[in-house]
Amino acid sequence: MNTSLNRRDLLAAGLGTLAAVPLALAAESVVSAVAPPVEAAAPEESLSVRFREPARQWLEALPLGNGRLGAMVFGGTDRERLQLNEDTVWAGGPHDYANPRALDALPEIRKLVFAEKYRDAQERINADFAGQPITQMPYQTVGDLILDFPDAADATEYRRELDLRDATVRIHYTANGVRFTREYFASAPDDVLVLRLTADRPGSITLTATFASPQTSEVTGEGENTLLLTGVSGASAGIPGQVRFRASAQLRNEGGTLVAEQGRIHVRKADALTVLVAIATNHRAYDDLTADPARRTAETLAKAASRTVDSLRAAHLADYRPLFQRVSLDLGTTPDAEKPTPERVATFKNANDPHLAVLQFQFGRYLLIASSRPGTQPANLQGIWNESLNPPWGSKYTININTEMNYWPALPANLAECCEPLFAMIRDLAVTGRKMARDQYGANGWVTHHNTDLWRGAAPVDGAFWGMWPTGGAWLCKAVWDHYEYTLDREALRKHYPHLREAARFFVETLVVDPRTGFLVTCPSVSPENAHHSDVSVCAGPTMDNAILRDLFDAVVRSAEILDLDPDFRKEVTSARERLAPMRIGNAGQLQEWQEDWDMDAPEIRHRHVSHLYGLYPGQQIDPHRTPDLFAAARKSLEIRGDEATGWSMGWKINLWARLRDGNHAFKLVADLLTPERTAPNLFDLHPPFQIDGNFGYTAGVAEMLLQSRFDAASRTVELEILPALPGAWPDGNVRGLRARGNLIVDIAWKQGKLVEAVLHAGSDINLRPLRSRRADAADPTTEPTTFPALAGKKYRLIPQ
Ligand code: FUC
Repeated sequence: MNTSLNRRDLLAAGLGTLAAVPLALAAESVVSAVAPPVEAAAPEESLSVRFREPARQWLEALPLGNGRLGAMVFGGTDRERLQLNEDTVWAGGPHDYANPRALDALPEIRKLVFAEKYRDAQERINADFAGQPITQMPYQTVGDLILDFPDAADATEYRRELDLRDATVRIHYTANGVRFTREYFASAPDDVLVLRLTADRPGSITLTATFASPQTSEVTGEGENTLLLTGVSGASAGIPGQVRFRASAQLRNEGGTLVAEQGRIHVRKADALTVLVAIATNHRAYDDLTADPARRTAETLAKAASRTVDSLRAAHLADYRPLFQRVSLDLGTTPDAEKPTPERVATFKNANDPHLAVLQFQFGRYLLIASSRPGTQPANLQGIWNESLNPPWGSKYTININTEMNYWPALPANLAECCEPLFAMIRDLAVTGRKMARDQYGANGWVTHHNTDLWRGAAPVDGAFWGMWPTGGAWLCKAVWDHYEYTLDREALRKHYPHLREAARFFVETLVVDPRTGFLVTCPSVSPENAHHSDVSVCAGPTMDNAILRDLFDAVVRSAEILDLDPDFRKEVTSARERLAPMRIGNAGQLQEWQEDWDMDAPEIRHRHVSHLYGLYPGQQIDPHRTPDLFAAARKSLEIRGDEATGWSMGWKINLWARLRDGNHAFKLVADLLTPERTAPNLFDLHPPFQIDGNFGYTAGVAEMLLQSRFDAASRTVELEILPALPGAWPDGNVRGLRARGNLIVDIAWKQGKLVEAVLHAGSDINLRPLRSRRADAADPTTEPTTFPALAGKKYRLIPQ
């Protein structure tokens, strides 16, 4: 059935002609009646992070992860080091950070803010409102698995690579005329790290295995072939370390001998060796440390040990590949793609290496799969990879941007299930944050501030300048609504809706009328980490808070409508929403960061946080069609901020320039990010130091350059913009398997900057309105009569004519 609906103005893609391009639209054969088809054919070309030598430093090591367990692979030929992580090894223990003086201090603090005595308000918060202790607790390393090779000779033909297609590290080298191969992977289904060492001459594998750790710990042996590392996490801010952990490595040799002595196992003249590593802790929940790590590792190892390596590998690939293969991106390949990865990062700016942009896009997807799977902790500031006991910013969850950014690619890059740990954290914070709301604000609902940790701390920490920001939980809630918009999964929405509603309840009860304007505002708050006057950030109703709350309130009202719940509360929320302070345009034509026009005199005019642009991205309150004035003001603000920034801030700016429909500027940020200053040799993003948010922001940004969507819940209508910000640097390409709002899977092919065709796979019944890319002459989409029904299980093809 080829019902061509010839319509003008359906969509004009990419660069070049501004003229509206009519499209033929064809409904294709039924694909599936239920689930959307998410598999994309994997192209053959390689997707590997490659080195020609072992890692000399941690940022050259290659990350493996199964969501919970992480390993950084160094690949030395005389000493192999795998630096190990488990995502519940954190310092300290269950703790409530509430400050008992806070509630009494709150009215006075508010008075000081409205009297414009911001510095005094900030000091009062530091004295009486800040969490106790003032800092939260860090995420920590488990330690290292060490393999020493006493017979190591000079290695030649050395290769070390992380193959993203198989989530496998492979190391090859020749020494003493023998070709050695190591193959490592982190299996989610079997919950173990698997190491396989082979050689092309029998009897060639001789090594000594042991553990090492900076934690309070001991290394012992168990039976003939098992090593144990048993320890406890460190103290922090006066709170003793209470996470007990165990790592257990079981060695299985083929040929040769194994001899165990005092925390070491000697392998002599084996033909091949398999090592299985299990790690567990006593953590069951943020307030429950009653599990038995020894029993957990023993059970996991017993199960895995009954299997062959081939069967473990097959289970790993059967689990990983269906996730990873959902999306393929091809921007063309040049001979540079053969080079070691760090060389490509060093030359990207001046080379023609579009495949590196693809590799980094897919690396972000890989990292999300490897650090955030159902049942694990959410990805923290370093995902799960951290070699320190005291990492930068505690490698915690900074929720005034960084944690949210970690999850930006999850939906558009088609990994919706990776959101689950974030939703589980929201569920916890709705409990600890409820106590915080009661203790420090005397309110119902729940609140959390700019940071949290394994213990789900909800108090303002790190000092008022950074911590006095009550909208962290509200921002996290956006992921729940986004998940609904992308998947139309009503049951997931029903499950998480109470957390949204209770987050909104807190604000309905605690927003105060700003006596100067009559609007409802958060008070006290900050525009994250940016000073409006020297060293002072505390204020009332910063632009970001108002925008986050509009999104939260809309999500609650729409969810309640969809689920047919809480009609009275809907009314309360709607009326609060109408009284929030609106966005304003300042004297420089910029979008104001605060209610007052302080921007141009603020101490750090190029500050890394671009919080006031939340409404442009990730929000959708600023839009070229509906709010052209705010759209122009947001652009102005971004120009004033400039491009130079930390890694994550550049990642955000890629998304913002994509939303501004400026592909070439978005690409400039891509190129700025893919430099040794902002991308480590192993492709980890650099703040610097390493922070994983920049990897995820980048991946989301590339997706946003290729496809944007907007969902209207009342009419179930999806607006789709295909290639909204395609840069001149990527004239030809194709992408398959991106996800758009409205449960659509989208494949796009383009040539010479113009759309060749887009194939849309509808997963649900929706109304679809493909838009041509926003140009100066673009018509208002709300009046364009281009909407058509798309039916679940059908494919639709858009072809320019
Ligand atoms: C916020 C940022 C910093 C850093 C930290 C983890 O505080 O402002 O740049 O990313 O989080």
